[in-house]
Amino acid sequence: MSISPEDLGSLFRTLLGGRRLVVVSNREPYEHSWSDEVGEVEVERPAGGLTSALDPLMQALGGTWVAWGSGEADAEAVDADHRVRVPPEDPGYTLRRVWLTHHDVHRYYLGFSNQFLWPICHLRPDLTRVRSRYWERYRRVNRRFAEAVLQEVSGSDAVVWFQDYHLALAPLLVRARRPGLTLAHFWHIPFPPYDVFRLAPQAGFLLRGMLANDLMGFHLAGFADNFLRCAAELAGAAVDMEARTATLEGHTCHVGAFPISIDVEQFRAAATAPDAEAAMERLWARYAPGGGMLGVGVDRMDYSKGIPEKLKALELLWDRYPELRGRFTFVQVAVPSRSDIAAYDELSQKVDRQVWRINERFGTSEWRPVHLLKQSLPTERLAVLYRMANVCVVSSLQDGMNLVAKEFVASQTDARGVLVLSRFAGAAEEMEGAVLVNPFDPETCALQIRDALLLPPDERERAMRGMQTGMASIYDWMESYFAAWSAHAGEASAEEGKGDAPGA
Ligand code: GDG
Repeated sequence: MSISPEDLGSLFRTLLGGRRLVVVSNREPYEHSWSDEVGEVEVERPAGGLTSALDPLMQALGGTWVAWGSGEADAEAVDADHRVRVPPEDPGYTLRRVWLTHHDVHRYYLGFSNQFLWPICHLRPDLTRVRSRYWERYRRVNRRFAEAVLQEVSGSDAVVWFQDYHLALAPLLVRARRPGLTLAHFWHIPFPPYDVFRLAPQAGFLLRGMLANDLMGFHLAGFADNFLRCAAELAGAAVDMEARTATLEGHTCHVGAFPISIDVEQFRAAATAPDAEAAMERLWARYAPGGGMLGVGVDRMDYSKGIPEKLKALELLWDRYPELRGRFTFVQVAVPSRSDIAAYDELSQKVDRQVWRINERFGTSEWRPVHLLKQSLPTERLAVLYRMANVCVVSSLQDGMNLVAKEFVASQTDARGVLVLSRFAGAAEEMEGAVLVNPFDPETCALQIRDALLLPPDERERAMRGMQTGMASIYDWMESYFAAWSAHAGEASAEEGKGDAPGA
């Protein structure tokens, strides 16, 4: 039985025991922009699973969220302390904005975060760009986030929850000044094996930053173990692999696996909304006018997601099984991402060329095999696409978890579809009932997609219902993560005889 967001609020209040919750992430939950007509400021909620799931919790708890003020009119909306109360219609918590210059975005975000940490964590050291100016700026921006956190927690006790790989150094900078705070961090992408992470010139600094947390969370036990081995070999921490702890300079960091999920109910409700049937009919008419079967893929345009590998498998599918031409159509949603980075731009062009070739090769005047949608769709529309699809193909070459796999399962209210899932996505460890594929082997992949399409309805339904029954929600994830820090928080303060640094 899953925990509800409402129950989570009261549970957290108990766990926090009077302390404030401060969430720290690169992306912000609300962005201010200029409305077109008269230059008024309006507010938008950037789409994103975690931000939208944390927002109600923050509203219930009333803490502070520290994030990059990335909206064009963000500066207009804040007070002299860079704070704005959100949500605007019924303020429940404080958003504290950190300002980044053009150079910061280029070097800290697009540079070190996305052209060094992202590729190295996804086992692509060949795509890293090592530049001292990227690293220098990553350090400076992490310091700026840490300063903002320190201001926000000044004079109070708090639990600080860092998100992701943009902020590896901030925990150490915060701990140095406020050793008594509870610091937790969740790393949303894979953590690579020692042999890969040691290629990072700043591996030791990054690890020391992360080890300053009381709790370091990853999606999978394998990532936690990789991190612990790196902590021992590259940062000199005393590591207990069994207890999953790493101790450095008297501070113990607990490391754990917490597979993230989605707001299951949100997708189920969107897929069965009153207008869903009509929307499905419209989509069938648009994408598969002659009827037949529909496949769907939803990815950010990112090389880790294996979009070219998926298209290669689909090309082989229509090549080897001509009976599927005109009968099986694929819709690939690929929202542009990080397009200022050459590797992403090249990927996008490659995908365009592949789609063009497939459509030229197999398409007819009545039928287009692949529809490539390079724009973001509303979540309601995605849920409907997931519901109607006979197959969803997730072909990640490396992926921390992959939320699309879970969104597809949650939206499959009729249980007619099959999940074809890369064995290199974290989700593959949980989704028993998915057809697991190796995206590096397109021939076998093509065969498996065909078999998935031909699976008898009762087998499809059994597999899908099994996955639906076993799937936790993002609220269960938050509960298990916070239960873990609360279990360790007591030991940590006893062990360190903490108390904050004077003048902090
Ligand atoms: C990182 C890790 C981990 C995509 N297109 C549209 C749209 N999306 C949404 C999907 C899904 C999300 O984007 C993508 O989530 P993923 O999990 O696939 O991947 P990353 O963005 O790389 O996220 C990943 C995740 O963090 C969480 O920890 O699972 O492994 O890489 O939610 O639905 N949403 C809408 N329109 C689109 O066109 N509304």
